[in-house]
Amino acid sequence: MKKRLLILTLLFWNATSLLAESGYRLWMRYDLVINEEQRGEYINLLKNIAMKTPSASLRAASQELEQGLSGLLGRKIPVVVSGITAGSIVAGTPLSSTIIKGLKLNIRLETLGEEGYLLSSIVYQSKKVTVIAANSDIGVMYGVFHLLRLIQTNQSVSDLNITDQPRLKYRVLNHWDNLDRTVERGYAGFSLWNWHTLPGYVQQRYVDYARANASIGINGTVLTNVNANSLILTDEYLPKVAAIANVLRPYGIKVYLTARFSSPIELGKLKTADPLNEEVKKWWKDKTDEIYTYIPDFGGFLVKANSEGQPGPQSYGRSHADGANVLADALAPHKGIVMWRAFVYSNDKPEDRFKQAFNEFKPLDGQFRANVMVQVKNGPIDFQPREPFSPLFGAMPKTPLMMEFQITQEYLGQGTHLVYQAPLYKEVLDADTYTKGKGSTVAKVIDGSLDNHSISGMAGVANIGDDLNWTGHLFGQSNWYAFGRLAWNHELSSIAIADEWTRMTFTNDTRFVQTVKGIMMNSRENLVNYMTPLGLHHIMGWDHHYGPGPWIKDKPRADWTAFYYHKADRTAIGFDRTASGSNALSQYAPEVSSFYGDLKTCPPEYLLWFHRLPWTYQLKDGKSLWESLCQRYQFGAASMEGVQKDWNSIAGIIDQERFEQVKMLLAIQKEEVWWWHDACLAYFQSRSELPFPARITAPKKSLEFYENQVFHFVPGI
Ligand code: GCW
Repeated sequence: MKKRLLILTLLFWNATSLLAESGYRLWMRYDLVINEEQRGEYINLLKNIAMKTPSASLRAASQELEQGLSGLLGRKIPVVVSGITAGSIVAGTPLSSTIIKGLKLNIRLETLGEEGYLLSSIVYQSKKVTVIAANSDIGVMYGVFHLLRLIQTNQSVSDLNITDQPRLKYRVLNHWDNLDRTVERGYAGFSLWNWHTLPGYVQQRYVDYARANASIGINGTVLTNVNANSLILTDEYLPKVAAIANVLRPYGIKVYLTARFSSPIELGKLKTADPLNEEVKKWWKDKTDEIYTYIPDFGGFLVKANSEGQPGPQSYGRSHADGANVLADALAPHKGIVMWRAFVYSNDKPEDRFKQAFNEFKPLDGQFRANVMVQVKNGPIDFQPREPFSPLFGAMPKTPLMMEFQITQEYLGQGTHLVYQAPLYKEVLDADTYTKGKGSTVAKVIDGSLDNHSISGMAGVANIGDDLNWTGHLFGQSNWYAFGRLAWNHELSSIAIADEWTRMTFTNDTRFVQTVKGIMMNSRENLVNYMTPLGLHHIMGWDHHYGPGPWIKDKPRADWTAFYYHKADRTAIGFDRTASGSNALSQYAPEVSSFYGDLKTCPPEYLLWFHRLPWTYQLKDGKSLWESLCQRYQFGAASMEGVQKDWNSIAGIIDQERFEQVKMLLAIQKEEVWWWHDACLAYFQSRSELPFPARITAPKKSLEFYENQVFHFVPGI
């Protein structure tokens, strides 16, 4: 009998631990601090939580702190409403806590803005306590997550004197989620939003989503795809949206929706969606007022218009500004905003796709209402493994520009490649636009400091789905995490973010952390090498964008083919964007355009973005373009061996389940990496007709084989 009980217990333990180690807990694991000395310090300093919780946000914050600390310290850390002791954590705002009000911290608090906070170790009535103070309840929540992060990463909390506040006002996830729960370019299962069971059934998962976002400072989420369905604006769906908004609200997260520009016709039965038509204006105003009756703090609209078949103001001879402004006027009385995307290009225009968004939007600078932000993708084409920054950054000083990054890995190995994207994000943020002289970085454009804007923001196309571990690939979690951390503070370094994420997600074990950070930090450059070295871009598979497709040519839209971008023939390869070609470089400040335009200064990473060069062109290191291209593919593909070895070298340090998850995906990645290598080299050799240099692995199959591969049901379309 006893034995049976033991087996049952073991079975149960196994089952729950399996579930627990799926990756569901993200970076908010709160497992016991292993280092006893460190734990001892925490136990001494953090004995109880002295916190009043008059609001839902403060309640959520105190629960998080209680749950987090109790797990980390292996003992119940209670919330007490009165009676400060040595080791109390005093948390609140001057409004919620008389102690904090009396602490005379207020002057310092005032400088922290709406969402900032302060963590401070002080002596209060001769007792050593830890203070988490902020001006708003959500600021307290952010402070709570900061304290938990310090403990999760095993840092001392004995002498805290930290203040922090976000650099950007709007830190927003963009879900490309459809109402049928498919996710455009989503590789982590179906949409989180179960529209069918909403509003009645509110999953715990929505709460955990809110916690995760709040822990990294994300304060907004667009629930629906930019390829929008106007149904979301109907009274069938708005109560469902409201139910989600209710869950997210305590965590400081506002809900936004995508607005299909033709909704006045589709829903309002109007004959037109012309933004200057009075009936249309009224329709948007009434619709917006109605939305606010469901969601009093609704954030606003995100719009993709006149782009890739989406309706927009240009169908009525109106500009993007006219379109954005009609929505902005409807939202303004409610303090909502419009995020109007600049991702526009048309195959019918005989103009380099690179240049089109700039040509379209720059002349509109100054014509948008104050509550409009123009949302610009990081690069001029489309979330490629490496792009130069979009020339719009810095070119529209009168308009707040919002950054759009892609967290989901549409062009970065989709669901199967381990790619840490912080280095990509940072490369763009740190790029100097020179639009107001040296130091006019993209980061300063988007945080509003360069042109004195009071609103600012960053959007990330989410990689989250209903997979157990949220992001399909466990390391996809690091990109969600990094996006949030950088939206909060773009000055953080990629490696610092990788360090925290690894410690919180896996372990503080030094060997593990060092090894994983090494894998992460090299992953993006490896990917560029095995996919698109030397400035190649847009050479992925047709339509689904899965795998290589440099041969794609002769399709109905030239700008959706690979050939458009590399034009490789027997003599040369690359896109000439200098004055002798499309002159896209002229859209940048002179310093930038001459840097990239001059072959003497153009870094090899951007060569074929801007130049069309003979295969025999000699790079600075003495190699020919052809040799260098082959070697980079080789180097990129071969890197996987080391990655797998490194990962295997840390077996046994973390739980088997997550270890195996990553290991299996690395094996898939390895195959795909060689597929990229083989297919691209086979193709480019068919163009250059040059022999492979020494030590280059010849493609395993013929070019035809790669060209004829067919893939069924690739996710994310
Ligand atoms: O990257 C392209 C994608 C489309 C996407 C579009 C966009 C939502 O392939 O799937 O549509 O960009 O950003 O609007």
